[in-house]
Amino acid sequence: MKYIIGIGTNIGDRKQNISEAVEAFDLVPKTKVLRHSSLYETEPVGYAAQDSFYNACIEIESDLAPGEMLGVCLGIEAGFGRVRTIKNGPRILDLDVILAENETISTPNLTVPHPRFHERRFVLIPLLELFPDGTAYGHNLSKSLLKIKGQGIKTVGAIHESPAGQP
Ligand code: PH2
Ligand code: MG
Ligand code: MG
Repeated sequence: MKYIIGIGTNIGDRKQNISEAVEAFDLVPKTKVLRHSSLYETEPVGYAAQDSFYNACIEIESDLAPGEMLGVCLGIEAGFGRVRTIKNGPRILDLDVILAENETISTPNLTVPHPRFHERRFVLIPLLELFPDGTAYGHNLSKSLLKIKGQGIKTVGAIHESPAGQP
């Protein structure tokens, strides 16, 4: 099954956190990263008194079930030493299951599609890069984007820089 995972960080070396998180998904059994967006620097949403975030989205192919994929996300976050404090507050790494192709999930621990993804420019803009026709697994991204006010976002380059001299 294909999944969209949203990645966010606003503590430490934000670019390195995202690049290492993407590499971590490639090491998960029965799972591979198909595509990733660029990196975006984004204004904090929901709790303003914190540093700006770096955000990105990836599309992965995996034989794991959604509940298992949530476990993978929490495990990778824990590996980065994430400690949960304030809701929507600063975090070294946040990995959210945003969409699962042809699936909706509603359990106490996991809701997919992510219940707030359509209100967040930091998810929709990277997603639009992966789905330039404006539709991700049947979800209309452009329509949601038009309703959002504020939430500054700018591109800050690619997730993985090619070493000098290599393509
Ligand atoms: N994540 C949140 C709350 N607010 N704001 C930005 N810009 N980026 C995030 O990843 C983010 C947020 C909760 O997970
Ligand atoms: Mg989140
Ligand atoms: Mg999360």
